[in-house]
Amino acid sequence: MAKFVVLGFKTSGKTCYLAGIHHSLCMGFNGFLLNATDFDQGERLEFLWDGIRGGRFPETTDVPEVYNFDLGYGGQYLRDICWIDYPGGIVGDTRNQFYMQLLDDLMICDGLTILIDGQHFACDYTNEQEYENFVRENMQEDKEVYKVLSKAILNRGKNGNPLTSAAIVVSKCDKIPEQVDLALVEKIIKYEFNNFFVQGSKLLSCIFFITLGDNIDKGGKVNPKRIEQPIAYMAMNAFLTDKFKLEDSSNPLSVEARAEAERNAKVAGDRVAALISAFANSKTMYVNGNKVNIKEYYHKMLDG
Ligand SMILES: Nc1nc2c(ncn2[C@@H]2O[C@H](COP(=O)(O)OP(=O)(O)OP(=O)(O)O)[C@@H](O)[C@H]2O)c(=O)[nH]1
Ligand SMILES: [Mg+2]
Repeated sequence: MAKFVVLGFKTSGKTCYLAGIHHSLCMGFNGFLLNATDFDQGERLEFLWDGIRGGRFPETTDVPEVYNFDLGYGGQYLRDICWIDYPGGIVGDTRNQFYMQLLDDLMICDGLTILIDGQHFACDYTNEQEYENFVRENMQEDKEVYKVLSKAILNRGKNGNPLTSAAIVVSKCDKIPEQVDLALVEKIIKYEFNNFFVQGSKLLSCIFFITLGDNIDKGGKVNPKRIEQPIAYMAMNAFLTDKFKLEDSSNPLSVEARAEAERNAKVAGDRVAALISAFANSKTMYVNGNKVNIKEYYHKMLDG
């Protein structure tokens, strides 16, 4: 099972995103399908979504919650995934009772998703520099995630199991003023989260912009956009990671881990080809700090 940790500062939108992606994909969304393997969890997420649709938002999360899903596309099953929704309050708080659990999960997860609150990009400005300064100031709280991430990244590297896949997701992107060029937003994120974009970083990184609906926090209607992309990207990377694990002779795998990686490697071509349809031809990502076309990259990796 591919294990994804979803991190972000308090109120960045993690739980709403989880409820939104569950509801949309369980109803079928741009060809993608999702099923909560635990019936009660599925019901709970539907209950949360019904609330959001009616303007009643989830309480702040205070205990890490682990959800298991099956992900599919068209008529095809693709992969089982485990999505961990953490309380945003943990990330910078080493004394929190769940801090060590978060660190442990970060040590073994197959992919990391960081949510950045789109609210930080909502501001009036007279010139680009003013906008950039204002947003950078706002984003300092998002960077609290580095406190626990730095430990996990370094410990993983030391143990020969480096983090290889990260999705940086701007939530609530409905709040970004229309006139702001998303290339500027991307530039600011690359600056503040530079560890994920520096040359030679040995990471697959990608920036996504999602929304559950324009101003849903102020009575707007739900209308999710691009929510399937981060999960499709994380699943593609999980297939690639299995391939890398099998090729890396310096990283001995347990019997079970090898068997699972071999099973996934056999179907990777077919399944990544399905997942890749979530993306526009122009969508880009970063491979070891270099900007590349997302479709070209995965096609090349699978052919090679
Ligand atoms: N405009 C807008 N508001 C959103 C969107 N998604 C979430 N929100 C707002 O963001 C608030 C916080 O969302 P949550 O999902 O509870 O945030 P969280 O990251 O889980 O917070 P913690 O559990 O405290 O870590 C919600 O109560 C909504 O008001 C969105 O797509 N657009
Ligand atoms: Mg939450």
